[in-house]
Amino acid sequence: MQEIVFATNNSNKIKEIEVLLSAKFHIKKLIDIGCNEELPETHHTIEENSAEKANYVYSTYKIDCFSEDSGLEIDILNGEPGVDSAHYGGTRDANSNMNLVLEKMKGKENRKANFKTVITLVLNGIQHQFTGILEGTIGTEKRGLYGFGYDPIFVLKDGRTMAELMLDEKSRISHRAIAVKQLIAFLDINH
Ligand code: ITT
Repeated sequence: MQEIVFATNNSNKIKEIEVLLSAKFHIKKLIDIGCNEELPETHHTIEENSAEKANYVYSTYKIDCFSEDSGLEIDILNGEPGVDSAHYGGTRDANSNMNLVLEKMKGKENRKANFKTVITLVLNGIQHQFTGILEGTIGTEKRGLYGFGYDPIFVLKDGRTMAELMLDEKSRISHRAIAVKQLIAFLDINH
Protein backbone atom coordinates (compact mmCIF):
# COMPACT_ATOMS: atom_id res chain seq x y z
CA MET A 1 0.00 0.00 0.00
CA GLN A 2 1.28 3.48 -0.86
CA GLU A 3 2.27 5.79 1.98
CA ILE A 4 1.78 9.51 2.23
CA VAL A 5 2.40 11.95 5.07
CA PHE A 6 -0.47 14.17 6.21
CA ALA A 7 1.16 17.31 7.59
CA THR A 8 -1.28 18.28 10.34
CA ASN A 9 -1.44 18.35 14.13
CA ASN A 10 -5.25 18.20 14.08
CA SER A 11 -6.35 14.64 14.88
CA ASN A 12 -9.94 15.37 13.77
CA LYS A 13 -8.71 16.19 10.27
CA ILE A 14 -6.80 12.89 10.21
CA LYS A 15 -9.90 10.90 11.26
CA GLU A 16 -12.04 12.49 8.54
CA ILE A 17 -9.48 12.04 5.80
CA GLU A 18 -8.64 8.45 6.77
CA VAL A 19 -12.27 7.47 6.12
CA LEU A 20 -11.77 8.48 2.48
CA LEU A 21 -8.15 7.58 1.82
CA SER A 22 -7.50 4.46 3.86
CA ALA A 23 -8.44 1.94 1.16
CA LYS A 24 -5.68 3.19 -1.12
CA PHE A 25 -3.11 4.94 1.06
CA HIS A 26 -1.51 4.43 4.41
CA ILE A 27 -1.51 7.86 6.01
CA LYS A 28 1.60 8.62 8.03
CA LYS A 29 1.32 11.19 10.77
CA LEU A 30 3.87 13.89 11.58
CA ILE A 31 4.88 11.98 14.68
CA ASP A 32 5.75 8.97 12.47
CA ILE A 33 8.43 11.04 10.69
CA GLY A 34 9.79 12.51 13.93
CA CYS A 35 8.06 15.87 13.60
CA ASN A 36 6.67 17.08 16.94
CA GLU A 37 6.52 20.77 16.20
CA GLU A 38 3.71 23.22 15.50
CA LEU A 39 3.71 23.96 11.75
CA PRO A 40 4.26 27.56 10.62
CA GLU A 41 1.17 29.52 9.51
CA THR A 42 2.37 33.06 8.99
CA HIS A 43 0.30 34.27 6.04
CA HIS A 44 -3.05 36.01 5.60
CA THR A 45 -4.86 33.56 3.33
CA ILE A 46 -5.93 29.93 3.66
CA GLU A 47 -4.17 29.12 0.34
CA GLU A 48 -0.83 30.53 1.50
CA ASN A 49 -0.95 28.91 4.95
CA SER A 50 -1.83 25.57 3.41
CA ALA A 51 1.16 25.83 1.06
CA GLU A 52 3.44 26.98 3.87
CA LYS A 53 2.73 23.90 6.01
CA ALA A 54 3.32 21.34 3.23
CA ASN A 55 6.42 23.08 1.89
CA TYR A 56 7.85 23.34 5.40
CA VAL A 57 7.46 19.59 5.99
CA TYR A 58 8.78 18.74 2.51
CA SER A 59 11.88 20.90 2.84
CA THR A 60 12.62 19.95 6.46
CA TYR A 61 11.94 16.19 6.28
CA LYS A 62 12.51 15.56 2.53
CA ILE A 63 9.34 13.58 2.15
CA ASP A 64 6.27 13.81 -0.12
CA CYS A 65 3.34 15.10 1.90
CA PHE A 66 0.11 17.02 1.89
CA SER A 67 -1.31 19.56 4.29
CA GLU A 68 -4.61 21.32 4.54
CA ASP A 69 -5.69 24.67 5.85
CA SER A 70 -9.34 25.29 6.42
CA GLY A 71 -11.71 27.79 7.87
CA LEU A 72 -15.21 29.15 8.21
CA GLU A 73 -16.03 32.18 6.03
CA ILE A 74 -19.11 34.26 6.91
CA ASP A 75 -20.46 36.55 4.19
CA ILE A 76 -21.67 39.43 6.36
CA LEU A 77 -18.46 39.41 8.42
CA ASN A 78 -16.40 39.90 5.23
CA GLY A 79 -15.12 36.34 5.30
CA GLU A 80 -14.24 36.17 9.02
CA PRO A 81 -13.12 34.12 10.89
CA GLY A 82 -11.43 32.78 7.70
CA VAL A 83 -7.72 32.32 8.11
CA ASP A 84 -8.09 33.05 11.85
CA SER A 85 -10.65 30.26 12.40
CA ALA A 86 -8.49 28.14 14.72
CA HIS A 87 -8.05 30.90 17.33
CA TYR A 88 -10.75 33.47 16.52
CA GLY A 89 -11.85 33.85 20.14
CA GLY A 90 -8.27 34.37 21.34
CA THR A 91 -7.43 30.73 22.08
CA ARG A 92 -7.83 27.41 20.28
CA ASP A 93 -10.99 26.66 22.29
CA ALA A 94 -13.90 25.76 19.98
CA ASN A 95 -16.54 27.05 22.40
CA SER A 96 -15.05 30.52 22.71
CA ASN A 97 -14.61 30.66 18.92
CA MET A 98 -18.28 29.75 18.42
CA ASN A 99 -19.45 32.14 21.15
CA LEU A 100 -17.70 35.04 19.43
CA VAL A 101 -19.30 34.14 16.08
CA LEU A 102 -22.77 33.84 17.67
CA GLU A 103 -22.26 37.20 19.38
CA LYS A 104 -21.18 38.94 16.16
CA MET A 105 -24.11 37.34 14.27
CA LYS A 106 -26.76 38.40 16.80
CA GLY A 107 -29.69 40.02 14.96
CA LYS A 108 -28.10 39.54 11.53
CA GLU A 109 -30.50 38.46 8.79
CA ASN A 110 -27.95 37.36 6.20
CA ARG A 111 -26.45 34.25 7.81
CA LYS A 112 -24.76 32.77 4.71
CA ALA A 113 -21.40 31.11 5.29
CA ASN A 114 -19.13 28.45 3.88
CA PHE A 115 -16.44 26.12 5.06
CA LYS A 116 -13.34 26.08 2.88
CA THR A 117 -10.46 23.61 2.71
CA VAL A 118 -7.33 24.04 0.64
CA ILE A 119 -5.13 20.96 0.39
CA THR A 120 -1.53 21.40 -0.73
CA LEU A 121 0.29 18.35 -2.02
CA VAL A 122 4.05 18.49 -2.49
CA LEU A 123 5.09 15.61 -4.70
CA ASN A 124 8.73 15.39 -5.85
CA GLY A 125 9.14 19.03 -4.87
CA ILE A 126 6.24 20.25 -7.00
CA GLN A 127 3.21 21.89 -5.38
CA HIS A 128 -0.41 21.18 -6.29
CA GLN A 129 -3.52 22.64 -4.62
CA PHE A 130 -7.09 21.35 -4.34
CA THR A 131 -9.99 23.39 -2.94
CA GLY A 132 -13.28 22.28 -1.38
CA ILE A 133 -16.14 24.61 -0.47
CA LEU A 134 -19.33 23.70 1.41
CA GLU A 135 -22.12 26.25 1.69
CA GLY A 136 -24.49 26.68 4.60
CA THR A 137 -25.69 29.22 7.16
CA ILE A 138 -24.80 30.16 10.72
CA GLY A 139 -27.34 28.97 13.30
CA THR A 140 -28.45 30.95 16.32
CA GLU A 141 -27.34 28.32 18.85
CA LYS A 142 -25.04 25.28 19.09
CA ARG A 143 -26.58 21.94 18.15
CA GLY A 144 -25.10 18.43 17.83
CA LEU A 145 -22.46 16.31 19.46
CA TYR A 146 -20.14 15.17 16.67
CA GLY A 147 -17.40 16.75 14.59
CA PHE A 148 -15.19 19.58 15.85
CA GLY A 149 -14.57 23.32 15.63
CA TYR A 150 -17.56 25.28 14.31
CA ASP A 151 -19.65 22.21 13.37
CA PRO A 152 -22.39 22.85 16.03
CA ILE A 153 -23.25 26.28 14.53
CA PHE A 154 -22.88 25.44 10.82
CA VAL A 155 -26.31 24.63 9.37
CA LEU A 156 -26.51 22.53 6.20
CA LYS A 157 -29.10 22.96 3.44
CA ASP A 158 -31.25 20.18 5.01
CA GLY A 159 -31.47 22.00 8.37
CA ARG A 160 -29.10 19.75 10.32
CA THR A 161 -25.94 21.20 11.78
CA MET A 162 -22.64 19.66 10.75
CA ALA A 163 -22.29 18.41 14.35
CA GLU A 164 -25.44 16.30 13.89
CA LEU A 165 -23.65 14.21 11.24
CA MET A 166 -21.70 11.18 12.39
CA LEU A 167 -18.07 10.86 11.28
CA ASP A 168 -18.87 8.69 8.29
CA GLU A 169 -21.43 11.06 6.79
CA LYS A 170 -19.47 14.25 7.49
CA SER A 171 -16.35 12.68 5.99
CA ARG A 172 -18.25 12.03 2.76
CA ILE A 173 -19.95 15.42 2.24
CA SER A 174 -17.70 18.03 3.86
CA HIS A 175 -15.53 20.75 2.32
CA ARG A 176 -12.61 18.52 3.29
CA ALA A 177 -14.16 15.57 1.40
CA ILE A 178 -14.63 17.70 -1.73
CA ALA A 179 -10.93 18.65 -1.69
CA VAL A 180 -9.76 15.13 -0.77
CA LYS A 181 -11.63 13.59 -3.72
CA GLN A 182 -9.62 15.83 -6.05
CA LEU A 183 -6.42 14.83 -4.24
CA ILE A 184 -7.26 11.12 -4.65
CA ALA A 185 -8.03 11.53 -8.37
CA PHE A 186 -4.71 13.32 -8.84
CA LEU A 187 -2.71 10.74 -6.87
CA ASP A 188 -4.37 7.88 -8.76
CA ILE A 189 -2.86 9.25 -11.97
CA ASN A 190 0.44 10.65 -10.71
CA HIS A 191 1.69 8.61 -7.76
P1 ITT B 1 -3.16 22.05 11.38
O1 ITT B 1 -2.76 23.46 11.01
O2 ITT B 1 -2.14 21.34 12.21
O3 ITT B 1 -3.60 21.24 10.19
P2 ITT B 1 -5.34 23.40 12.80
O4 ITT B 1 -6.40 22.94 13.76
O5 ITT B 1 -4.38 24.52 13.22
O6 ITT B 1 -4.50 22.11 12.30
P3 ITT B 1 -6.28 25.14 10.68
O7 ITT B 1 -5.19 26.13 10.92
O8 ITT B 1 -6.58 24.70 9.28
O9 ITT B 1 -6.08 23.78 11.49
O10 ITT B 1 -7.58 25.73 11.37
C1 ITT B 1 -8.78 25.33 10.97
C2 ITT B 1 -9.82 25.71 11.99
O11 ITT B 1 -11.04 25.93 11.27
C3 ITT B 1 -10.09 24.56 12.95
O12 ITT B 1 -9.31 24.63 14.11
C4 ITT B 1 -11.60 24.76 13.21
O13 ITT B 1 -11.77 25.74 14.17
C5 ITT B 1 -12.11 25.27 11.87
N1 ITT B 1 -12.53 24.15 11.01
C6 ITT B 1 -11.85 23.61 9.96
N2 ITT B 1 -12.50 22.57 9.43
C7 ITT B 1 -13.61 22.43 10.17
C8 ITT B 1 -14.66 21.52 10.16
O14 ITT B 1 -14.71 20.50 9.30
N3 ITT B 1 -15.63 21.65 11.06
C9 ITT B 1 -15.61 22.65 11.95
N4 ITT B 1 -14.63 23.54 12.05
C10 ITT B 1 -13.63 23.45 11.17
